[in-house]
Amino acid sequence: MRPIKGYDKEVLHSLLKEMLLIRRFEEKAGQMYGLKKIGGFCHLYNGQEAVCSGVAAAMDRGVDRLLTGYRDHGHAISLGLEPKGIMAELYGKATGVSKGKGGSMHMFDREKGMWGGNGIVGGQIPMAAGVAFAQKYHQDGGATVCLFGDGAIHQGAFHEAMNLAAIWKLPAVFICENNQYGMGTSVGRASSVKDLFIKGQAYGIPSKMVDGMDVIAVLEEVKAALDTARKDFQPSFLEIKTYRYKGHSMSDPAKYRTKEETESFLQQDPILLLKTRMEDAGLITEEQYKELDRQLKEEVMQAVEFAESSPEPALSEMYSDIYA
Ligand SMILES: Cc1ncc(C[n+]2csc(CCOP(=O)(O)OP(=O)(O)O)c2C)c(N)n1
Ligand SMILES: [Mg+2]
Repeated sequence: MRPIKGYDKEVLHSLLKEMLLIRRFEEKAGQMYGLKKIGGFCHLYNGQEAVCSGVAAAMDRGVDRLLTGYRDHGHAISLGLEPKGIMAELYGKATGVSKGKGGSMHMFDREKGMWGGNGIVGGQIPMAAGVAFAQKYHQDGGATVCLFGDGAIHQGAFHEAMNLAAIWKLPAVFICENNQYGMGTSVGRASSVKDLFIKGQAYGIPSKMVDGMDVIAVLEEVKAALDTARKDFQPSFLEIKTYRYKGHSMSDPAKYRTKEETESFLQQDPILLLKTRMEDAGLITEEQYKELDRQLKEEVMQAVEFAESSPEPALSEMYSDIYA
């Protein structure tokens, strides 16, 4: 664990608050899905909160951009999209962040730097290389962060994009959220090598492994990588080790792993790890944490009420904002 000494109390509080908000949001989304209020694909982020929170805290929010896969509710929250708009998107309502047409896998808000979730495994990687290319071409001073799963690293799209990023010196940070599983296949069965970060080294790109349960480690490593990307047009690759508590999607009972395995990761829960370090440093008490939790549960309930009372997209909107 990295020390929290030297960080402002406000920064630590906001990281804790954000991770807890994501956790409560995902729990509620799962519940509402079970009640059939939400349809279609839905992939929850429980357990991985320190990754998107650390990444967003490291970004220069005025200029940097982020692209990710379909497990994207947390990234949207971290970039400051309103839980109300995200929940309404899950409900397919007109007030959703993508006007109810994208659903769970397609959270989007260009102004906030959320350049989208993507349903095609690995599809966002070459797209992010293109976005980073545009940033360099237009000299806008920013960099692009691209997140994808351990399953996506075996796609040709990853290898082609890494090579282009290296030869074109793109201001990009590629991040593999290694949550140990694709849909149901463990990374050990799917990858020829144990450490995925070495795949970045094959393209001459500085690459490392980061502890994804430690939000401070994520923040520091991504910040360093983004600074290098912006300043020297040097792309980098981070393998962030994390774990998803829930099944791959709502239809997955996760029978391919043991209860003991999941429980061992619950001991390293990213939210509890930060909370404990803050308690030890006298920055939060149990009572204050409980009050924060109560407020966040209330905020999530308000998001549900907003989504439920919002209108469906109008039929006249059927063909707007789509390609064909
Ligand atoms: C090109 C493509 N192939 C297959 C799928 C079906 N699929 C959806 S998610 C997934 C597993 C991806 O796992 P990973 O990249 O580790 O992401 P995680 O779900 O763990 O976040 C697969 C195979 C898809 N959506 N796109
Ligand atoms: Mg995975």
